[in-house]
Amino acid sequence: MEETSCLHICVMNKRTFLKLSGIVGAGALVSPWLGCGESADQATSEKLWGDNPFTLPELGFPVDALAPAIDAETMAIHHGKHHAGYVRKLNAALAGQIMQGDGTLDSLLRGVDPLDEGVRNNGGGHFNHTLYWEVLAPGGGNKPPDRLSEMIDRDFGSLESFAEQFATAAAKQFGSGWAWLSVTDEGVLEVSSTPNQDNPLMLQCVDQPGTPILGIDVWEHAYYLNYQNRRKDYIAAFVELINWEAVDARLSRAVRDIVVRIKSGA
Ligand code: MN3
Repeated sequence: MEETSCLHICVMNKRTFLKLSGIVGAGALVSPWLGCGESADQATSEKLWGDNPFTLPELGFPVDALAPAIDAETMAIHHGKHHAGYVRKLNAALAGQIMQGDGTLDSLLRGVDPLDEGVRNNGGGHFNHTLYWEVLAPGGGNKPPDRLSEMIDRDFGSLESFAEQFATAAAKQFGSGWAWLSVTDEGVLEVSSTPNQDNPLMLQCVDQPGTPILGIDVWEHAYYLNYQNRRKDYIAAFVELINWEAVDARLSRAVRDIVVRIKSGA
């Protein structure tokens, strides 16, 4: 890269850095990724997906660890049957196809064609459930770390106000779908909801694009054994189980990825 364009990108990055660091405090979150010599992996359009590029992640805890809020049978079926099915069908949909993006699930979903139902539904299903297991805390939820807490206060007024907006979005999602807390490319936290297995990464499929850092599954398979039609009770129980440390870790990764994407012009 010639010097002038490198400088130009560095100036853009510094603007982004200022915007993001203003949100997160001293800038420790994004500063390690701001070196001008670094370059993001470039997509190669000729590369094909290999066999079974995606695998079912292990649950980080026993299936009964969230009981009674989420019962063991629901967890076992949800992870071992539903999530496993999305992974299997995603791999089948990608077999022999040209790799889009850099080979990560995130970049695949960012560029997914709304008409490509195999990748949209099953790639979304894999991403969404991987996030869902991660943001649940066995033994009960915790509190947002300071940095995230400040962002929540800034963008929602308070943690209680956020929880209310999130629960309302989850309750009002008609039929199957998800509610989300996402960070936009401008560094703002937003609540949204999506039908089916869509999520805010899918730029061509959603009204509110962003990087999800927290999500609740409101498909009936997520709660029906325990709660039947009482979706609001399941949502309330979920909110009490949020692992905010994991949400904060997702936020860090999201901000890092935003900076890298802006630097690479993607
Ligand atoms: Mn599900």
